[in-house]
Amino acid sequence: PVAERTLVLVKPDGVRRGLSGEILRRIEAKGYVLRAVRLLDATPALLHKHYAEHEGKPFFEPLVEFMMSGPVLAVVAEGEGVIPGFRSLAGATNPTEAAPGTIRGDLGRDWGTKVVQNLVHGSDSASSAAREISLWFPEV
Ligand code: YYY
Ligand code: MG
Repeated sequence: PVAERTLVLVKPDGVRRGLSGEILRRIEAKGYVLRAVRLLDATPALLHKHYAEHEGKPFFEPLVEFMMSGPVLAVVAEGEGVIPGFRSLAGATNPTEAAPGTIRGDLGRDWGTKVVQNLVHGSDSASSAAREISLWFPEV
C-alpha cells in the first residue's frame, strides 16, 4: 500500500513572517518525510476548488483573498498517521485557542482580520488528502 500522505499549506501569513522553515522543521522533527514542496501564487480557481466545502460561508471570500495575498508553500508530507498527526501539530483552527506546543498555538495570534490567519492548512481525512494533493501537485 502507498504510504499515508497529507497536504500541508504554509499560508501567506506563514511565508510572509518567515516561518516556513520553522514549520517544515516541526514536520520533519516529528518524523514525517517531505515528499514534495512547491512555492506558488494560488489562483482563484485553485482556491475555490480547495475550499469548496466552505463556499457560501461568511469567511469564504476573505479566506480566498487572504490566500492570494502572497505565495503559499505547498507540501506533501508522508508517514504513518500523518493526516491526523499533522492536524495535531497544527492545533486548533483559532490560534487564540490553539494549545501551546502547536504551530498555531506557539506562532499564531488573532490579528483582528475578517478571516482567521492561522499559518497552516492540513488535510482532514484520507479522501481530502487525495483530492487536495491532486489539486496542488497535479504531477504527483
Ligand atoms: O481545517 P481548518 O483549517 O482548521 O479549519 P476549517 O474549518 O476547514 O476552515 C478553513 C479556514 O477558514 C480556517 O483555517 C480559517 C478560516 N476560518 C475562519 O476564518 N473563520 C471560521 N469561523 C472558520 C474558518
Ligand atoms: Mg479544514
